[in-house]
Amino acid sequence: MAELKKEFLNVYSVLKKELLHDPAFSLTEDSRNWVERMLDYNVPGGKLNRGLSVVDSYKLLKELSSSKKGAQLTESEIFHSSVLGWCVEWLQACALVLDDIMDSSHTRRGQMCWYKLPKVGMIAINDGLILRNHVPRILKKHFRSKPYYLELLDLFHEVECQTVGGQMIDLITTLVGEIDLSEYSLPTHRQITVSKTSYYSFYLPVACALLMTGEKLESHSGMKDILIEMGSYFQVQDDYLDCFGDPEVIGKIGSDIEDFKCTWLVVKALELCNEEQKKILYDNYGKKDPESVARVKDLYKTLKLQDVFEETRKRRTRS
Ligand code: GPP
Ligand code: MG
Ligand code: MG
Ligand code: MG
Repeated sequence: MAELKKEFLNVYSVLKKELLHDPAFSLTEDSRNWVERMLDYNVPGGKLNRGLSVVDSYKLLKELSSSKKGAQLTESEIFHSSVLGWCVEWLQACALVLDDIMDSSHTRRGQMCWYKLPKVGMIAINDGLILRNHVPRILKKHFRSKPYYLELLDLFHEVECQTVGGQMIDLITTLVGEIDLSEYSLPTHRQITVSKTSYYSFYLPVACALLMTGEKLESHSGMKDILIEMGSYFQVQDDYLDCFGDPEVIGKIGSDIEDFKCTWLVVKALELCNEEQKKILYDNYGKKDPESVARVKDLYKTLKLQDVFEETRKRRTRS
């Protein structure tokens, strides 16, 4: 996989160069420099799990169909699966640039959020749109002649619809929480996490690999169910780390308590708390001041949510 990762990273430079000279954007020298800096800042700096999982899944599917372990990918297969992997990473970069504005976040991937940089600010909204528009340009350049091109376009579009739909519920549910926090429940949490995270983070990479093998996505609904489940658990972890993770390790400072988010932690806290503890939650959840945030975190600790998470982790990773 180390070799595949090296090749994967090379493909980023190829795609960046193509996009910087794509006439569709009519870039000037200044705007070309801006886009290059914006791409380097926001696209390649993550764990690359989603992107690499396209290459990895394609390799596994090829092994499965030829019943040969360790099947070698051709140069073209490595290149094309990497390009699709980068399309997922581009979409992720778009989502993160915009999500950080919406969540008033401070840091991401161990650096200041893009919109927080001096001279960037709300230009980041247009940068998010640029990132989003890069994806169909990449697909057109490299997949236009493939028999599955239309299905690929449709897949990216459908996944994006799910993601923005989920993001919307994530955002407007906070208004419901302000009126009545006890409206937050596991089914609502699941609806948010499946739509905003599972589709683009887990289903999309494997679906891309499947299309490359010539498969039809409709024939693999069982696979979709499993990936959606994995994505939902991934978001439970993300919620947990927002509160209990070390910012040095996770690369971001959490803001879910301040933002009144319907997280796994607050849903569990509401399930487990007594009347007195419920009042602490109602009085402090969604407040920006550090004392209120600390009171909510203390309550989470009193309710032993770290242990509850550990039990959930064991159960979900076993099944
Ligand atoms: C994760 O939510 C979900 C996304 C990043 C999708 C955003 C989608 C958009 C269309 C903008 P999160 O806010 O919990 O993520 P993080 O903790 O990484 O900020
Ligand atoms: Mg968010
Ligand atoms: Mg966020
Ligand atoms: Mg989060």
